[in-house]
Amino acid sequence: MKTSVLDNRAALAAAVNQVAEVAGYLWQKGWAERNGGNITINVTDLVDGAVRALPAISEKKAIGTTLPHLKGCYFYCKGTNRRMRDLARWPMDNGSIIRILDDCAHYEIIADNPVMPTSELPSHLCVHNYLIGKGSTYKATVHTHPIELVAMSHHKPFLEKDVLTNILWSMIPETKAFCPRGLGIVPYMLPGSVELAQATIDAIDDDYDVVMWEKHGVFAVGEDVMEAFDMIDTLTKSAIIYRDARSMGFVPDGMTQEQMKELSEVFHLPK
Ligand code: 2HA
Ligand code: ZN
Repeated sequence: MKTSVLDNRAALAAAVNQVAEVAGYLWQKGWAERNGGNITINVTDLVDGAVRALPAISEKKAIGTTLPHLKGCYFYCKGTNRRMRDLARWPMDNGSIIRILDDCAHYEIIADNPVMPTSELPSHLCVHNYLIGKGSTYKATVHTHPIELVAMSHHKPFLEKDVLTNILWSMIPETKAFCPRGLGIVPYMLPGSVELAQATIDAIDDDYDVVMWEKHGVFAVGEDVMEAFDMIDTLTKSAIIYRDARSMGFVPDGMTQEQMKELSEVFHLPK
């Protein structure tokens, strides 16, 4: 049987298997049509000396920008054009582990196969660079296309700052408790563009862990890929409750501002 860099490396294998588990959820939820969505995780703390010593199995590739905080970092990245539903079963055939080179402007693939990383790699790496730069312990970035949240982003009034956050928080207490920074909004921009990457970083810097890309999808950051997924899932649950209330013919009351304030105080939430 073919060996994998994950063999005998429990922590690294667990992190990559968690990506595979989440990729399966994204597909099952209908958020990952064809090759939709991307996941990258910073595995630098999980690679041992033997992995660090692995030779490159690809050419040096340009990131397209210089990211000084990523020097010597390692990432597992979904492959470009690869499907989440395939990654769920075969993560090392539909993604790869890359090493950032000392110039902070190039990377090379080191395992298991020369699967080219996602077309959104520069934007994901820019976000990781930003996170490390501010001392964050977050290791995961997830981009996906949750149906109900994307639908809500087609309505201009919802895109004013924190309008959607407040509607979603007010649908069920869990949403504020488990997505306590709310949902940042980034206006429509070309997928994969530097502008979209920068606007995403600005929204994360504005203290959001989950950001809506208008008429496209969401981008979430978290300690690990499961945490990032759970926040998107929780927000989507609220969006479905809102939609279901509307489709039953009424506008849902939502919890009151006082009730949400009480929740923040009791659970020591940041907002
Ligand atoms: O890579 O979802 O936005 C697939 C995407 C890009
Ligand atoms: Zn997308």
